[in-house]
Amino acid sequence: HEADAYRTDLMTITRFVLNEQSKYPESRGDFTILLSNIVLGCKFVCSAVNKAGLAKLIGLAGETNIQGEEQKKLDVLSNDVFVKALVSSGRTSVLVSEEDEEATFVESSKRGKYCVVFDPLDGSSNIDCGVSIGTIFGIYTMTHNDDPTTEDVLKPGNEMVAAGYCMYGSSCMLVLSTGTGVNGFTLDPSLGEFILTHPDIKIPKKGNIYSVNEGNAQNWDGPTTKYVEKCKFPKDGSPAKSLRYVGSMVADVHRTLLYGGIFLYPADKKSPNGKLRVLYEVFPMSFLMEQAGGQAFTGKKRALDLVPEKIHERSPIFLGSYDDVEEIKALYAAEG
Ligand code: AHM
Ligand code: MG
Repeated sequence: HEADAYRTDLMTITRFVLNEQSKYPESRGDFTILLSNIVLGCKFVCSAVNKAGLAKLIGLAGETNIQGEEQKKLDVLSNDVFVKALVSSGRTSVLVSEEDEEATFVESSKRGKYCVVFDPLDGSSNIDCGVSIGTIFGIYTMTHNDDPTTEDVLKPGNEMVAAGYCMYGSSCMLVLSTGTGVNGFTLDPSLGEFILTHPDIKIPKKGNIYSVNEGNAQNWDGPTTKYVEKCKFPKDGSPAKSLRYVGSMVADVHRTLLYGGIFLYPADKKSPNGKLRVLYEVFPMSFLMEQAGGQAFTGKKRALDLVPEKIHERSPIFLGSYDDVEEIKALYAAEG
């Protein structure tokens, strides 16, 4: 059937979000406008990442190339693009980026009701070898309408109104939740549009993959050590789990979301708060996991209940399939 060869009813991400927002009569399209600016940033980064080797975009920030032009490192470039797109959307007031030490407060004429926390190019140590990297983002609404402060983003993850990531991998995929489930969109490069390809993603209740940097094992605490030991040498007759670790959070979490299993970045003796940042790494990924039916735990509590005190704060994180996270929670509970 020739008609089957082509999908003619394309659900683009914009159409999808407009549909979702139309359920709220008070919605005036602000979120859709904000999201389309995030999407623009993702498309730019995708194209830059794909050309990285060719365009000699790789290099140290501030280095000059043969033409004497300043070269920007991909992560700096990505950050500039996102900040500019978000500010010019006219829908944001506070931006927190992994690349910028201080929060950005949008000038009053361009302010809007949203605050965006993001890591423009996570896993950038993987750029030079062509491994998947990604952008991670979370969206809050302003608490007050007066002058924006960091208080507008120092809020628990359960107050986010949306979260997502874009993975620059073998294909470019944007995974998004606005609090009513998780949906995945794949960039059709010929159309320049993200098309809904993974509707209503649910993480398997239990998985057979664990994902952690085992090189840190000598510094782990008891529960993490016991958990990983159990993955490798299960005593209850269940099969051992497979280990998969890219070292790029977006890729590791994306696989966990689709195939199930658990991703761990625990505390260790050297980094008592782990490595990953609460606002723009831990929260958005925890939000997506919960929305897909999984769990996210810090070793002490539900990750989304953390209340960050600083914008670049870190936290240990265990996230993934419901049953797998349940096991690590039991080990921490037993520890007391
Ligand atoms: P980055 O923000 O400096 O790129 O670091 C974050 C990355 C994550 O993508 C990944 O999960 C983690 O660092 C890997 O860390 P490690 O190399 O310690 O295993
Ligand atoms: Mg990062």
